[in-house]
Amino acid sequence: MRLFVALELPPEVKDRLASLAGGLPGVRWVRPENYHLTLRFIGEVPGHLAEELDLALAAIRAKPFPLSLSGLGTFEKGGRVQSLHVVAERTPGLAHLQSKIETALQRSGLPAERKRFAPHVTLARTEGAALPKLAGFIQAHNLFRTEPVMVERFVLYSSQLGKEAAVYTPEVEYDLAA
Ligand code: 2AM
Repeated sequence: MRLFVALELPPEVKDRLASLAGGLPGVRWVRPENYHLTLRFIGEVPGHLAEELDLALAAIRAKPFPLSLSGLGTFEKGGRVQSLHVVAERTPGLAHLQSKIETALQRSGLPAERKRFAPHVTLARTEGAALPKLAGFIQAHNLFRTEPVMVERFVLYSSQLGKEAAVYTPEVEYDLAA
Protein backbone atom coordinates (compact mmCIF):
# COMPACT_ATOMS: atom_id res chain seq x y z
CA MET A 1 0.00 0.00 0.00
CA ARG A 2 1.10 3.55 -0.72
CA LEU A 3 0.26 5.57 2.37
CA PHE A 4 0.45 9.06 3.77
CA VAL A 5 -0.85 10.86 6.85
CA ALA A 6 -2.70 14.11 6.25
CA LEU A 7 -5.32 16.57 7.41
CA GLU A 8 -8.55 16.72 5.50
CA LEU A 9 -9.87 20.20 4.82
CA PRO A 10 -13.43 21.32 5.49
CA PRO A 11 -15.63 22.16 2.48
CA GLU A 12 -15.48 25.92 3.08
CA VAL A 13 -11.67 25.83 2.88
CA LYS A 14 -11.75 23.60 -0.20
CA ASP A 15 -14.15 26.07 -1.84
CA ARG A 16 -11.79 28.96 -1.14
CA LEU A 17 -8.87 27.00 -2.59
CA ALA A 18 -10.88 25.94 -5.64
CA SER A 19 -11.68 29.61 -6.29
CA LEU A 20 -7.94 30.17 -6.89
CA ALA A 21 -7.72 27.56 -9.66
CA GLY A 22 -7.67 28.77 -13.26
CA GLY A 23 -6.01 31.33 -15.46
CA LEU A 24 -2.60 29.68 -15.75
CA PRO A 25 -1.96 27.88 -19.03
CA GLY A 26 0.12 24.71 -18.82
CA VAL A 27 -0.58 23.82 -15.18
CA ARG A 28 -2.46 20.79 -13.89
CA TRP A 29 -4.81 21.86 -11.09
CA VAL A 30 -5.40 19.43 -8.23
CA ARG A 31 -9.04 18.37 -8.07
CA PRO A 32 -10.78 19.99 -5.07
CA GLU A 33 -11.70 16.57 -3.65
CA ASN A 34 -7.96 15.80 -3.54
CA TYR A 35 -6.89 18.87 -1.53
CA HIS A 36 -5.21 17.87 1.75
CA LEU A 37 -2.35 18.88 4.02
CA THR A 38 0.28 16.13 4.24
CA LEU A 39 1.76 15.58 7.70
CA ARG A 40 3.93 12.62 6.70
CA PHE A 41 4.42 10.84 3.39
CA ILE A 42 4.97 7.12 4.13
CA GLY A 43 5.12 5.59 0.67
CA GLU A 44 4.79 1.95 -0.31
CA VAL A 45 4.70 -0.41 2.69
CA PRO A 46 3.76 -4.09 3.13
CA GLY A 47 0.44 -4.89 4.87
CA HIS A 48 1.95 -6.01 8.16
CA LEU A 49 3.88 -2.75 8.52
CA ALA A 50 0.75 -0.76 7.65
CA GLU A 51 -0.95 -2.44 10.62
CA GLU A 52 1.95 -1.49 12.92
CA LEU A 53 1.81 2.09 11.70
CA ASP A 54 -1.93 2.22 12.30
CA LEU A 55 -1.47 1.05 15.90
CA ALA A 56 1.23 3.66 16.47
CA LEU A 57 -0.93 6.45 15.02
CA ALA A 58 -3.93 5.35 17.09
CA ALA A 59 -1.88 5.73 20.29
CA ILE A 60 -1.10 9.41 19.62
CA ARG A 61 -2.62 11.86 22.08
CA ALA A 62 -2.85 15.45 20.87
CA LYS A 63 -5.29 18.31 21.25
CA PRO A 64 -7.44 19.93 18.55
CA PHE A 65 -5.86 23.10 17.18
CA PRO A 66 -6.73 25.93 14.77
CA LEU A 67 -5.40 25.80 11.23
CA SER A 68 -5.03 28.81 8.95
CA LEU A 69 -3.77 29.00 5.40
CA SER A 70 -1.91 32.11 4.38
CA GLY A 71 -0.14 33.04 1.16
CA LEU A 72 1.12 31.08 -1.84
CA GLY A 73 4.43 29.37 -2.56
CA THR A 74 6.19 27.01 -4.96
CA PHE A 75 8.50 24.01 -4.75
CA GLU A 76 11.38 23.70 -7.17
CA LYS A 77 13.56 20.81 -8.20
CA GLY A 78 16.53 20.99 -10.52
CA GLY A 79 15.74 24.61 -11.38
CA ARG A 80 12.14 23.85 -12.40
CA VAL A 81 9.08 24.96 -10.53
CA GLN A 82 7.25 21.73 -9.85
CA SER A 83 4.23 22.76 -7.85
CA LEU A 84 2.19 25.64 -6.54
CA HIS A 85 0.74 25.55 -3.04
CA VAL A 86 -1.01 27.49 -0.33
CA VAL A 87 1.09 27.80 2.81
CA ALA A 88 -0.26 26.61 6.15
CA GLU A 89 0.74 28.60 9.22
CA ARG A 90 3.27 26.62 11.22
CA THR A 91 1.46 26.98 14.56
CA PRO A 92 2.49 25.13 17.76
CA GLY A 93 -0.54 22.83 17.51
CA LEU A 94 0.29 21.77 13.97
CA ALA A 95 4.02 21.38 14.69
CA HIS A 96 3.24 19.33 17.82
CA LEU A 97 0.97 16.90 15.98
CA GLN A 98 3.41 16.51 13.10
CA SER A 99 6.28 15.77 15.46
CA LYS A 100 4.23 13.21 17.41
CA ILE A 101 3.37 11.46 14.14
CA GLU A 102 7.01 11.48 13.02
CA THR A 103 8.15 9.99 16.35
CA ALA A 104 5.41 7.33 16.35
CA LEU A 105 6.19 6.23 12.80
CA GLN A 106 9.94 6.08 13.40
CA ARG A 107 9.41 3.97 16.52
CA SER A 108 7.45 1.56 14.35
CA GLY A 109 10.36 1.17 11.99
CA LEU A 110 10.09 3.88 9.33
CA PRO A 111 13.29 5.70 8.43
CA ALA A 112 13.40 9.35 9.55
CA GLU A 113 11.96 11.94 7.18
CA ARG A 114 14.92 13.98 5.99
CA LYS A 115 13.00 16.97 4.66
CA ARG A 116 11.99 19.73 7.06
CA PHE A 117 8.23 19.88 7.56
CA ALA A 118 6.85 22.63 5.31
CA PRO A 119 3.08 22.52 5.79
CA HIS A 120 1.20 23.27 2.58
CA VAL A 121 -1.74 22.35 0.40
CA THR A 122 -0.75 21.68 -3.20
CA LEU A 123 -2.92 23.51 -5.71
CA ALA A 124 -1.27 22.59 -8.99
CA ARG A 125 1.58 20.83 -10.77
CA THR A 126 3.37 23.53 -12.69
CA GLU A 127 6.11 21.92 -14.79
CA GLY A 128 4.44 23.25 -17.94
CA ALA A 129 3.79 26.79 -16.76
CA ALA A 130 5.49 29.97 -17.97
CA LEU A 131 7.47 31.40 -15.05
CA PRO A 132 6.46 35.06 -15.46
CA LYS A 133 2.78 34.03 -15.50
CA LEU A 134 3.28 31.93 -12.38
CA ALA A 135 5.06 34.76 -10.59
CA GLY A 136 2.25 37.13 -11.56
CA PHE A 137 -0.35 34.70 -10.25
CA ILE A 138 1.44 34.38 -6.90
CA GLN A 139 1.71 38.13 -6.62
CA ALA A 140 -1.95 38.61 -7.46
CA HIS A 141 -3.01 36.17 -4.72
CA ASN A 142 -0.39 37.08 -2.17
CA LEU A 143 -2.99 38.20 0.36
CA PHE A 144 -4.95 34.94 0.20
CA ARG A 145 -5.94 33.90 3.74
CA THR A 146 -8.46 31.51 5.25
CA GLU A 147 -10.24 31.93 8.56
CA PRO A 148 -8.91 29.48 11.17
CA VAL A 149 -10.70 26.12 11.25
CA MET A 150 -10.39 23.67 14.13
CA VAL A 151 -8.58 20.44 13.29
CA GLU A 152 -10.26 17.63 15.23
CA ARG A 153 -8.68 14.59 13.56
CA PHE A 154 -5.96 13.38 11.24
CA VAL A 155 -6.23 10.69 8.60
CA LEU A 156 -4.21 7.80 7.19
CA TYR A 157 -4.78 7.84 3.43
CA SER A 158 -3.94 5.33 0.77
CA SER A 159 -3.00 6.65 -2.62
CA GLN A 160 -3.47 5.01 -5.98
CA LEU A 161 -1.60 6.71 -8.73
CA GLY A 162 -3.71 7.17 -11.83
CA LYS A 163 -3.05 8.47 -15.32
CA GLU A 164 -5.03 11.66 -14.79
CA ALA A 165 -5.04 12.12 -11.03
CA ALA A 166 -4.22 10.10 -7.93
CA VAL A 167 -7.11 8.60 -5.98
CA TYR A 168 -6.80 9.20 -2.24
CA THR A 169 -8.84 6.99 0.07
CA PRO A 170 -9.18 7.73 3.80
CA GLU A 171 -8.31 4.41 5.46
CA VAL A 172 -8.37 5.35 9.17
CA GLU A 173 -9.32 8.54 11.04
CA TYR A 174 -7.72 9.39 14.39
CA ASP A 175 -9.53 11.82 16.68
CA LEU A 176 -7.75 14.55 18.59
CA ALA A 177 -9.10 15.17 22.09
CA ALA A 178 -8.76 18.08 24.48
P1 2AM B 1 2.78 17.38 -2.38
O1 2AM B 1 1.36 17.75 -2.29
O2 2AM B 1 3.69 18.48 -1.97
O3 2AM B 1 3.17 16.79 -3.70
C1 2AM B 1 0.47 12.23 -1.39
O4 2AM B 1 1.29 11.92 -2.45
C2 2AM B 1 0.97 13.39 -0.58
O5 2AM B 1 2.26 13.10 -0.03
C3 2AM B 1 1.12 14.68 -1.36
O6 2AM B 1 0.51 15.71 -0.60
C4 2AM B 1 2.60 14.92 -1.47
O7 2AM B 1 3.00 16.22 -1.29
C5 2AM B 1 3.14 14.17 -0.28
N1 2AM B 1 4.50 13.70 -0.50
C6 2AM B 1 5.58 14.01 0.25
N2 2AM B 1 6.66 13.37 -0.17
C7 2AM B 1 6.29 12.66 -1.25
C8 2AM B 1 6.98 11.81 -2.16
N3 2AM B 1 8.29 11.54 -2.03
N4 2AM B 1 6.27 11.27 -3.16
C9 2AM B 1 4.96 11.53 -3.31
N5 2AM B 1 4.25 12.30 -2.49
C10 2AM B 1 4.90 12.87 -1.47
